[in-house]
Amino acid sequence: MRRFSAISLFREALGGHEKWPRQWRSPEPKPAYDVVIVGGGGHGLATAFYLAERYGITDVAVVEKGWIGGGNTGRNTTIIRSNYLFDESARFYEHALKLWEGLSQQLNYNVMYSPRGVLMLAHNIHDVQSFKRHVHANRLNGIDNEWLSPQECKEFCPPLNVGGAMRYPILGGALQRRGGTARHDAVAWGYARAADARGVDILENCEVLGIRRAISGRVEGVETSRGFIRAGKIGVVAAGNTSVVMNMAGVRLPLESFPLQALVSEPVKPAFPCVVMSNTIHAYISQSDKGEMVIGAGTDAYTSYSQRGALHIASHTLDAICELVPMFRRLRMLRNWGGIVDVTPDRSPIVAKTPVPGLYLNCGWGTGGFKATPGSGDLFAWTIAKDDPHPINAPFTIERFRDGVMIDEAAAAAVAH
Ligand code: FAD
Ligand code: PYC
Repeated sequence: MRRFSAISLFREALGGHEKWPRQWRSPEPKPAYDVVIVGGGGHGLATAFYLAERYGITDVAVVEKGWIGGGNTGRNTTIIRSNYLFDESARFYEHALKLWEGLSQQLNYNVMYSPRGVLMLAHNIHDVQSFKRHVHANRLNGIDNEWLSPQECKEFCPPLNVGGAMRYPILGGALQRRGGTARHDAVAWGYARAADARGVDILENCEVLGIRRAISGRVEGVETSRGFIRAGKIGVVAAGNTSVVMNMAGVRLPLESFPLQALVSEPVKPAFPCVVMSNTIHAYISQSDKGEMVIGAGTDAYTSYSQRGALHIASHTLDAICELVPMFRRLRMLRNWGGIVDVTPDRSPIVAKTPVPGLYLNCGWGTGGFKATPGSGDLFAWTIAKDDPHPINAPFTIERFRDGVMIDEAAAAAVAH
C-alpha cells in the first residue's frame, strides 16, 4: 500500500498523474519467456505489441524497474516530425510518422496525435542555409517540408515576434505541416493495453540486475529484483540506463548519458497554434490539450544520471522564449523535470542485433526518440523476430562506430548535445 502511495507521489511530481490509469497490476513472472524486453517505455511496449501483433510472438514479458512510461516516454515534450537530413534517418522517422497517423485506430486508444505543424526557426545565415538544405533533401525523399519567410512564419504562428532589433531575429523557418504532437502517457498506456490484450506480461517494479549467459555465449535470461526469468531472446530498450544494462552482458557501448529538461506553464486557453522549435536557442514550445505551454530546454553540459536539469539551462531558454513570444512574459511556470537521454557519437540511434547471440539493442535516441516510438517498436520487433534487421534499421548498427559509417544527424536534433 505504502509503495503505491510513493509511486503516486512520483507521478504527482511528473504531472498529469490524475490522468494515469490505475496502477498496473503486474502478474507474477513466469519461469520462462520466448522474449524478454528490458524497459517499459514507449519503445519497449511498442516492441512487445508488434511482436504479438505482426509475428504472433505472445510469450513476451516487458520488465520495467519502475512504472511503465515513467522514463523519458512520460517526460518528453512529445514533438513528432520526420524532417531529418540523411536518407537513412528520413526513412526511419517517416516510417514512424506514417504509423502515428493510424495509431489511435490500431490501438483502439486515443493517443491524441495532433499534426498541427512543426516550425523550425532560423536565426542566422547558417540556420537559413542548413534548414533550406533540409527542405530540399526532405522533398527529394518525398517528405513534406517547406521554407517560410518571416512574414509567413508570423501568419502561421501569430504570437511570434518577427520584428526588428532582437537578440535572436527570425529570418524564416522550415515548416513540416504533418509534424505535431501526441499525448505521451496515452502512447505508453495504449501500447501496454494492446500488448496485454494479446498475451504479453508487463512486469512493473521489476528491475533487471544481471543478464545470464550460457557457456556458448548465448543469453539465458535476466536476473531481476523479482527473481530469475529465463528468456530465449532479450531486447534491451532502457534509455538513459542502456550502458549499465548492456554491461551486465559484457557489452561496452559508445554512449553518454545526459539530463535533458522540460517545463510547463500554468494552463491557459488555446493561444499557441503549432509547435515552434529553435535549435539555435535550444528552445521548443507547444501547447498541450490541458492548456499548459510545454517548453523544452537543452541538455546539461555534464554527463549524469540525474532526472533533473540545471536551472541556468532552463532560464536561458525562458529568456529567449520570452523574446520570441513576448506574451509569454506574463505566464507563470508550473513545474519542471528532467529525463536521462543516451547519446551516440553520431547522434543517431542503434536498433540492431548485438555480438551476443539472442541479445538485441535499441538505444541512443538522445533528445529525439519519442517521435520514433511506433517505427522503432515495429522495426525492433522485426529484428528480434527474424534475428535480422529490417532494411530501414539495417544501417543503425553498433558496428558503424567501428567501421566509420556514421549517420551524423547532430544538426537534426532539436537541442544542444
Ligand atoms: P524510456 O521511456 O525512458 O523507457 C526506458 C525504460 O527502461 C524506463 O522506463 C526505465 O525505468 C527502464 N529501465 C532502465 N533500466 C532498467 C532496468 N535495469 N531494469 C528494468 N527497466 C529498466 N523526443 C522526441 O521525439 N520529441 C521530443 O519532443 C522530445 N522531447 C524530450 C524532452 C525531454 C525533457 C526528454 C528527457 C526527452 C525528450 N525526447 C523527445 C526523447 C524521448 O523522450 C526519448 O527518446 C524516448 O521517449 C525514449 O523512449 P524509450 O521507450 O526508449 O525510453
Ligand atoms: O527531436 O523534435 C525533437 C525534440 C524536440 C525536443 C526534444 N527533441
